[in-house]
Amino acid sequence: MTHLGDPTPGSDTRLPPRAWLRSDAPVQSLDGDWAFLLHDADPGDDLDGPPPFAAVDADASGWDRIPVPSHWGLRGHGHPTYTNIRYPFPLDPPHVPDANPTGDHRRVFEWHPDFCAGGRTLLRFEGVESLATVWLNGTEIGWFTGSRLMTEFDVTDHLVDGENVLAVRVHQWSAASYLEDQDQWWLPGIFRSVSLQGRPANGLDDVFVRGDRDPATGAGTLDVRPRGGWPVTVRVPELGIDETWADATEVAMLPLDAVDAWTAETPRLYDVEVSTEAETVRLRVGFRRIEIIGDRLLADGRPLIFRGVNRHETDPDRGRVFDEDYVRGELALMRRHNITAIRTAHQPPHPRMLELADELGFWVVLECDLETHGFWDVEWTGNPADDPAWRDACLDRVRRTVERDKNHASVVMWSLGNESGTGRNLAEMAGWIRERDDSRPIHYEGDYGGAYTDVYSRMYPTIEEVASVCGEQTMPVHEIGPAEGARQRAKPFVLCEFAHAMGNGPGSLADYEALVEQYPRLHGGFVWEWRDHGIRTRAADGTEFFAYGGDFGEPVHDGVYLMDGLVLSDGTPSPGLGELAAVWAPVTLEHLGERSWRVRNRQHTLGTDHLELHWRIEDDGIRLTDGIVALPALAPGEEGTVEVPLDGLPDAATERWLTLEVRWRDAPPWGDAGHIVSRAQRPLRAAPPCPPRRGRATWDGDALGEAVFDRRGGLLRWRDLDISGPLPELWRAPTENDQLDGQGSYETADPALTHGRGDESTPASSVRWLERGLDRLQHRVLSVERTDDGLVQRVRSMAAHSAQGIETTFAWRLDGDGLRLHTDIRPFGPWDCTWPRVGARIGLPGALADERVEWFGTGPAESYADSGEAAYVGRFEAAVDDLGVAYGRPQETGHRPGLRALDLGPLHLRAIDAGATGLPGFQLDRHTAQERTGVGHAHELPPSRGLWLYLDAAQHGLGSRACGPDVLPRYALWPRAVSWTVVFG
Ligand code: IPT
Repeated sequence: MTHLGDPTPGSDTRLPPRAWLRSDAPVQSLDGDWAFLLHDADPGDDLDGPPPFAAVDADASGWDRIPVPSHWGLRGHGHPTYTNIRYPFPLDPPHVPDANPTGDHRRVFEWHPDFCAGGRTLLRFEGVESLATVWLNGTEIGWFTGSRLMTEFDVTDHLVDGENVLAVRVHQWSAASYLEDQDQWWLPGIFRSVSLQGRPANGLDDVFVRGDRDPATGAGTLDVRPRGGWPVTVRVPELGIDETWADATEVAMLPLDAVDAWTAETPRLYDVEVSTEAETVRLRVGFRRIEIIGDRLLADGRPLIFRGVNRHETDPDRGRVFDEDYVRGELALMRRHNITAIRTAHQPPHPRMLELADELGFWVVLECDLETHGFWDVEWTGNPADDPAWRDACLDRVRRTVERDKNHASVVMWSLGNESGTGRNLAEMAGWIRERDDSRPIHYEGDYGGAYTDVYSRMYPTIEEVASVCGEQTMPVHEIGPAEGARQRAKPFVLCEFAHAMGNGPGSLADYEALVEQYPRLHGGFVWEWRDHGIRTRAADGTEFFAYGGDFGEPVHDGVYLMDGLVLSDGTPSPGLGELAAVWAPVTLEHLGERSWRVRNRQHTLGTDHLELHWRIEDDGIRLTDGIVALPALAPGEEGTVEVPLDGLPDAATERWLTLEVRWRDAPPWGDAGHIVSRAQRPLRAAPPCPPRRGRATWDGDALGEAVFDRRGGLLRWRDLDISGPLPELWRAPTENDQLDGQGSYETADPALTHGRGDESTPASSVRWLERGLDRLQHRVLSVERTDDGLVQRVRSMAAHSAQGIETTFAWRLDGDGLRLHTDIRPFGPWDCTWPRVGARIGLPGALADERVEWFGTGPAESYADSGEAAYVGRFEAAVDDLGVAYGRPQETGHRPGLRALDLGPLHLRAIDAGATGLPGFQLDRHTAQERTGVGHAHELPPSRGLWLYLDAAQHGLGSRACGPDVLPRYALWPRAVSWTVVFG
């Protein structure tokens, strides 16, 4: 019988959920090579009995082979499908279409009764998407759903001595798919391990272990609740515990006089051994108390601030298949970027990931595998989260989540799921958790009124909303009335998602962090999201690229919306991740005057003794002197001062900077010795003025010394370099945040009408920019005047059928330093929108793109008006192609403000800071901003026509509007007059 339209979670033959334990009971892995056959539809639909493939003697010789664990769509069978909110099948719950890819998996294995003599043998599945029916030796064992959850069956009575045939039919779609509408690829298959688990008679079926520590006294308790045989012995050698309980009546809390705390920064774990005569289970237990007091969330007595990311399990080749080295690498990369919290969006991860989180130190919000987001589009009509028909499935999911992962110190909060509206099933899930584990608060963002959750959680609120919730209460609380609003405001406040890291961005990370500093009620949040979900694919010509929605021909998909991570699909950290690391510095430095700096310890647990302060002084980016000074010993929350020696510095005609770096003295478990956690900078001396020096050359035809101009005033050659331009430019290839309109814009907002928020009816910036033709300026040279030692070209640039534009003066002068270009741009006419950028584009020979570029300016990564915390002034070097970031889709990238000097092969450029005019930013790209616009993937860009140097007085900020607020007014680029000066040396 088919279970496809059954909203219940699975057969009664499933065993009660339990923890994923490390036991000495026998285990036999069934991972490996399986026979596999994919059908377009469920072949068992019309059959009453088990389908023929399940029989012992079924002939699987003509089948394909597939590794378990894997997703068949990533193994050459069918393809992945991406949707965000929408269901890729009709909203007809609990039914799914007949065209339902169905994967038959079959494996023959040896088993002998001595595997677990006298005991039982369980068959365990750790993750199968979405519905599996299991036959052993021709007998149906049961069926189950809950893709990212564990399932076990007792198969002892169905095993035979010798060869056994296990058959698993997996359906891509089932009623359960309605509960799994997370923003990720739909990736069916047996994607986590399958095993036989020996259960010795009188063994330990389950253990629930919690370590509590009284933050005031340092005393603790160990709470061990075994299920299974007796007597049970608990041993913790480090704590001198060796306790035996004859039966359940003797089980008691074990008091401890003193125990070290487990926190994300001090992940102290104790080895705990729980055993019966027949089985020993080993756990690593941490002691900490998570509690809510008033509107504060505390861990071990101190405020728990989430500086976290939403993490999906995603790998460009394996999908959601676990790989320990890969995950360890991810977690270490997080720690190296000052990330100490993870929300397991939006499902339980592989259980081993939680062991790594215990060990490396993360505050984890563990989320149940539940999302019914698509019902949002029908006003939540028929939402399973509120329908009694789905009650069992919802409760089953939360039980399996909590039972599997209950023993982890890192798990500090349970989350009921994501974006499932609200309803009675969610409330019941919360009630069940409270009964089972009252040691961790409950989170669910969709409980707007706070009826059944313990913290107030919001996603993508504006700065104004956060400030209002935490302080001045100038705005109504999101979607609820005053009474519920008051209730919510009395709770700790968490941003379960904020700062949508899609493409180039997010902007304003520092502005959110300032709120966390300002309001004790605000307990931080989780950036959306850790990593892009692109799948490694090849184009027809063999070019490798990372696929997103639609690249597999899915008729319904959500395109590039899953390329929204701080880390690119191939694991490259984006500049957004660097920005986050700077904003989340655990120790901050603030200049107080002269040589004196304020140091603040913002950590939860750690002092400052493992850190030291490295300082250096650079002249024009070249190291003059450096040293190390000790940091004051500061407890968490404390601040002190440090003096940096600045004596005996020579006088020099240079720009001089002091750079401070707080570094780990020894290697942390997730990084190298000298790892930098925080940086600060201060100019000690401005660049000396650089007035033009009279040159000697005069015009000779179109040549002025080594410069050649055309009749219209454009530069054709400088020394040996062919050049074209400059051309005024206002366009940048839109980022996703420019292009999408997740929330309102400030561009046209009337603060009085929008409570200081953006205007939600305003189209995305790039829509406004395109309407006004900023991508297609037409230029008209107004005049070209040759002077003795230069020329002045005036250009008017406007788009077709528009009355506004910019007027640019390019003033060239050959002087003793080289060829000086002073650019002056002024807007005219009725401008009513921001500009993406304001600058000029210069064409260079394409061959220069193969050179390395060295520059003195800001770096090392790109930075923008609202994402500039990580950038610092120095001398940097890179390959031209590494200046830009390979975001999921081509877009604006590589802008570096504050250029002082640039060397690229024979090109030597200096920028002059002439007071009010400021320094330009630069960008080098094989493609123009226009060529980058509207292109789906990098390999679809047209052939390069050269190398383009952009010099910009300014660029518009980034914001987070792909799913969140737009660029804040203070980072917006409104039309204004700008100018800058560069010298071609
Ligand atoms: C929010 C989802 O919770 C998350 O899963 C992801 O889809 C994110 O959006 C966008 O990338 S929900 C949105 C309607 C705010």
